[in-house]
Amino acid sequence: MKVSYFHVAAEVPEGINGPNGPDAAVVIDVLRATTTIAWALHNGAEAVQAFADLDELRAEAKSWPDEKRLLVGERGGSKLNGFDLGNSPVSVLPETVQGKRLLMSTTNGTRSLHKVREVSCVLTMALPNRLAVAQRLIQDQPQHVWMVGSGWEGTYSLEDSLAAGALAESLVASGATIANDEMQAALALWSQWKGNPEACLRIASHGQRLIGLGDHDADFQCCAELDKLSVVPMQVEPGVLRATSC
Ligand code: 3SL
Repeated sequence: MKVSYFHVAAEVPEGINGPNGPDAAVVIDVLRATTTIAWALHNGAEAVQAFADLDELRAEAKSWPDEKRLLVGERGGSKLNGFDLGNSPVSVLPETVQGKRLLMSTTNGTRSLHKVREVSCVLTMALPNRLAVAQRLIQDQPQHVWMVGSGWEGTYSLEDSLAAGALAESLVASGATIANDEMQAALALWSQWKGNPEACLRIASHGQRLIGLGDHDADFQCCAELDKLSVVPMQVEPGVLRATSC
């Protein structure tokens, strides 16, 4: 297995389905979309359906009875008007999400998901399910894994690179090789911060943005908690993620 990392969707090379494309894509948005997805599926959501486009989400919402779906999303870190939930992993509690389809749109994370939706195996990963995702990849042995960060509106984010490095560490320990410099740098970042990932999340520019919006202490703790969940969110049809476990 060889592993590459792309900081944001815009850096993902063309030809994702071509001979040089990946066998598996792992989307990462530590603050906070892929952490929220992991917790929502762990807590019993039927599925998370991700939308880059809000009009498409609203159109899909019309085909679901109100009691069977929740609208989840943010722009700029704040909950969208008329939505049931924002994008906080501590809000997707079992009593709220059990059995429901979460129709979700976020500023960056769901765009990265959209970018790789044609890849035959798409997983999402955050720090709480790092080991579970690593174990799934080690078990399935895709030849080339592309990790794709979400960043912020096309720019680099520290926390997604941190998590890419955390996942790479587990894969390299099982024999994977590093395929690009971005992945090498992410590994170095992880070795710098692995003793205190929450501190890294807090100094990151998006961490600072969230702090500026108000008290997000519970989100930071939740997003920084390593290897807590066994859930592996996997795309089962374009844009739709369901829980599988390791
Ligand atoms: O950009 C995203 O997709 C979100 O995760 C951002 S936020 O943490 O909800 O502000």
